[in-house]
Amino acid sequence: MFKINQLPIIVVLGVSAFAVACQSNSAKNGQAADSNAAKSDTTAQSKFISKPLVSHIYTADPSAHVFNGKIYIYPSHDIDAGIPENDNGDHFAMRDYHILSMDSIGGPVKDNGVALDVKDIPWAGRQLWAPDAAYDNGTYYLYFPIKDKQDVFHIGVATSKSPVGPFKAQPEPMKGSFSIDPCVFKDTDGSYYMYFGGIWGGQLQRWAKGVYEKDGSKTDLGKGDEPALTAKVVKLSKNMLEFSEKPKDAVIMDENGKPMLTKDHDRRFFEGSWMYKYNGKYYFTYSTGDTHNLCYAIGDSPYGPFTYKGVILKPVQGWTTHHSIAEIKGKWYLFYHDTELSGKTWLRNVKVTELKYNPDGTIITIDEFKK
Ligand code: FUB
Repeated sequence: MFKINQLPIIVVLGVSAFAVACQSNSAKNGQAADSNAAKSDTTAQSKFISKPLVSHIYTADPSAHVFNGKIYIYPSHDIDAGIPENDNGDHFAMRDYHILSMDSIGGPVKDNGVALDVKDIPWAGRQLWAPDAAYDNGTYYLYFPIKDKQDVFHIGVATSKSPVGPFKAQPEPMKGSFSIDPCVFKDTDGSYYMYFGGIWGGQLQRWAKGVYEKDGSKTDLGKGDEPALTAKVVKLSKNMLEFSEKPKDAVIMDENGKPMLTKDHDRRFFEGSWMYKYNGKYYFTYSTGDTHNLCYAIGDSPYGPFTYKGVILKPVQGWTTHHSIAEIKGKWYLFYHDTELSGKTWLRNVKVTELKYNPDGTIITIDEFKK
């Protein structure tokens, strides 16, 4: 996992030095900071369709929400922990979250400081990966994956009265949770669902038999002609802190109505689930990991099945690709990340670009290198 593709350009390395220097000042001290878009040179600006939203810290996996008319982005906070790259993703050794906020797309972006630190999560081991957030009945909920002290990923939840924290973590992981990349979706009837899971370093394959198998398959399961592993979907309990049922498979079907196969690496689910509704349909969106696509599939129920429709975002610079989609003031936006600032797979930066639909509801594919 996490081999480097499409890397780096000399310009990017220069900007990286700038970013690392700034990180050691404001971010490591946990200070809040206002930040404008990255200062990249003209070569880089012409290569990418969007600029990093902040450049004083590294950020990834942006989950965007509008709360009370303001835009909040819940990203991972990438750091250089000095851990060599491996297939397990050990080099993604993040230790806290900073929440970004902005009044409008294109406006100033504020870093609201440390919202949750690994040292304040009682059950935590290491690797604070891609989070998401939700609001219900006066409380904000931050959902996060982290390995426990036995090195097994679970999903935790923390609460705050403010969308930017600080958040207080529950003493235990969510019961029955496993793997990574929680996404919480509020349906139009007020019910909340969580989508989660990620293969390879995200450990989803180790749960294929319903219990954790430490020596379970390291990558995909099966011989390739079998149905691919799927993301999981589960309805949340009324208190937003627990699963109300056993997680189900969020199955992606191909054009013939058959479940996507393991060997279909260009289209099968890998990690990075997102869910939203558009024109009454449920759009399940996700990353294909080792083939670096962001794809989407459409269904008639939050549980699926979802029929594969195409690519939202072609491979970006970097190994991982992760996103969220939000409607803001009547326009739709894709929040995503690449490695423009650093040229390193584990030091990413979040971006945003407009997302457009065809009249039939299909999404117009975005290429981050072409306007
Ligand atoms: O940021 C760590 C992991 O990389 C995320 O959980 C995955 O989705 C990938 O972006």
